[in-house]
This record gives sequence, C-alpha cells and structure tokens, in this order.
Amino acid sequence: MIERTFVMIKPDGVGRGLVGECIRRFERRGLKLIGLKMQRLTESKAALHYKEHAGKAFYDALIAFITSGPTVQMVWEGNDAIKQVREMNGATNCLEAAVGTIRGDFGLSHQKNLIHASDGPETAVREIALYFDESELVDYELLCPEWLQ
Ligand code: 3AN
Repeated sequence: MIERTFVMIKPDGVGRGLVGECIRRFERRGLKLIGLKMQRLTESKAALHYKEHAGKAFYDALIAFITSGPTVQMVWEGNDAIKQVREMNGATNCLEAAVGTIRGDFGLSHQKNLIHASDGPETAVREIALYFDESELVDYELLCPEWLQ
C-alpha cells in the first residue's frame, strides 16, 4: 500500500554532513521525496513533536538536543513506506542498530541517533501535519513507478 511517512534528520545528522547520505538511501530504495524543509526547532515545536515522551527521564535532554541545531524535515512516499523507513533507520539505540541501517552505520549513541521517522500511520499523519501544509507536498511521478510496486 502506498504510504506517506515523516522523516527528520536531527542536529547531529545535519552537523555531521549526513543529509545527502540519508536522502540518497531513501531515493535509491525507490521512495519518492514529496516534501522538504530545514529549520531549527523551537522548544514549543519540539514539545509538540515529542509530547508522548513528556515526563520521561530523558525528556529534557531530548528537547535540548533536538533544539540544539538545524534539522531537516522530509515527507517520503512509497509502498509500505512507514515500516520500510523505520527499518532503514535501525533501532533507536545506535549501539543496537544493525549494520546496514543509518543508525548502525553512522551512530554510536542512544539519544544522538541521527534521524527520526514516524512509527505508524496515525503518527505519520500527525507528524506530517505538524511540519507541512498539504500545499507544500508536491505531486509528481518518478520515472517508471511500476518497477517499485
Ligand atoms: P524512535 O526515534 O526510534 O522512534 P522513540 O520515539 O522511542 O524512538 O524516542 C524518541 C527519541 O528519544 C529517540 N530518537 C532518542 O533520541 C530519544 N530516546 C528514546 N529513548 C531514550 C533513552 N532511553 N535514553 C535517551 N534517549 C532516548
């Protein structure tokens, strides 16, 4: 099923020059980039993004980290995109992420884990709406999309 998922490259991913590497992996997999922007998150935006983690021991550090530098927001579309992107990112803790995933190939930290992606359909809808107006999502065709279904 064709799905949309929200992906954010965190301040460590931007600061380490891994934006292109992440985009390259998703593009080569066959996913379609339909939304893209860059911003430094305000504390209030970060609090909305991570509202399910409010009150947890790592929450304050998480907000401090995600607001510490620029981030890149993206919407990717494709067959089973939500699960496939999560698998390409790897386990939350980079130390447990499989080699071959973005976190397993480029990270060594639990919290500074380079990239975020929606964990299910409702989260994807909520997170896309948090960062993008529908009018900012671009409708176009990849070459030969039938090869990717
Ligand atoms: P994921 O990004 O893999 O969906 P979540 O949503 O469970 O992971 O956690 C959101 C973010 O909070 C993670 N990306 C990570 O930066 C941070 N985080 C989660 N669990 C911990 C933890 N136990 N210690 C430190 N940071 C954590």
